[in-house]
Amino acid sequence: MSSATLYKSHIAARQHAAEAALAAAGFDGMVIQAGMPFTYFADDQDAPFRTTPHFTHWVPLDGPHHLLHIRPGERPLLVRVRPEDYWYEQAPLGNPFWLEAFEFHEVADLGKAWKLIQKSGRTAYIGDDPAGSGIAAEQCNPDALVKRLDWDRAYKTEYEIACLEQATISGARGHAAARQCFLEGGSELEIHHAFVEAVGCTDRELPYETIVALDDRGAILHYCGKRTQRNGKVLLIDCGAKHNGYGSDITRTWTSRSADTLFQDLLHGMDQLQRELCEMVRPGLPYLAIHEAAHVKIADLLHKHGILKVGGAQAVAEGLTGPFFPHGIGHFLGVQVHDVGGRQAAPEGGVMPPPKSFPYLRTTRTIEANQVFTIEPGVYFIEMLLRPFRSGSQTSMIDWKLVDRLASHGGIRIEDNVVAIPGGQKNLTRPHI
Ligand SMILES: [Mn+2]
Repeated sequence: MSSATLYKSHIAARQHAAEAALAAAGFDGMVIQAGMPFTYFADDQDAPFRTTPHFTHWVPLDGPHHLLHIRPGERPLLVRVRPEDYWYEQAPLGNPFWLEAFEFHEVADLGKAWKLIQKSGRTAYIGDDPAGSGIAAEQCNPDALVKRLDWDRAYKTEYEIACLEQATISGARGHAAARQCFLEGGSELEIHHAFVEAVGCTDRELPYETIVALDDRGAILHYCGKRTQRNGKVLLIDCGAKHNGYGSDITRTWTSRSADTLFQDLLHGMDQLQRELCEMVRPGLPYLAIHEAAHVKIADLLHKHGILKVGGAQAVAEGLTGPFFPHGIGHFLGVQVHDVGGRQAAPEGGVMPPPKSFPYLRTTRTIEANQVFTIEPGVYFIEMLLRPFRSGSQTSMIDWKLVDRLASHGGIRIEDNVVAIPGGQKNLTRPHI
């Protein structure tokens, strides 16, 4: 099906969900704003612009200021703010596939845009400029409405899943080039360039800053350095691409011939257990169960290779997997890399916190069809987390000689994007990488 056809039903779904959310929250309409530019303090430079996710959920129109007015029973009104400008490009819109879903206007400034919004009844404002909206403060980003919009974001339409798949296809192209560059001895900076070159975008068009970590830097979970030294033994690369505002989030770990064979065996085992975890995704299963299974599988992997003296549930119960796998197994994916609502208890709100032992788990909901997640187990050698185990009662449960031998390899993470479908799942990443 074409983007236009899928998009038409996406907008119908948005309108339907918005009408229910507005009614439940007691509003007659809402204005969603694309966002305001952010200028750095004491500077004349703006931060790279990021569209408000609520706006992207409706339309992949770039740039700040634009207004979207949603009212029950009415075609959505989209006002594009396109100033006459010779400093920055204000490209003509052309005829994008999404245009006919809207009553569309183009104006030269934000004041004129607001004049086109005919508010009737109680109107909510969603965006980062409540003061500029002229709407009463209590109607700006009202919790009762925002929670429902966040809740709805978890259920992807066919259009959104197609966008996410396209984003993983672009991301996979980047990963293939990055791997090649690594195997030819490329530095972090060269591998980063190989990735963006193959995706065909600029850095600011990526869904998040690239993580390109050679060797020990793989043990820094959000490492953003770009060193120029070449010929690493391990590459941990966590990079995604965007399509119509939807981002992929993909991690791979590769080794060169100079990597320790024990580390290569661990990597092979991680790849296998990551596939098994992806295959657990199905409607009805609490997402937490995948996280718990990951800990058991990682314990068994570390035990099999002699790094832990015990495996399975016993090792997990003793807290021995914590230092090796100190992040959540994954998160919702959508217009935000860590998409909203992962811990939300119900449409109207409420939080389901993760268990105390897993404070970083971002998703505690029970899996439902059309939800899209990442599955990203990891094993790292992070001295800060291992240090408390070096002394004390549990020290004999870990083979420190092996830990110290592997520490310079950093870590392993393997991450795919997976959509839950009735009775199972579809892995959006593996077919392309
Ligand atoms: Mn991720």
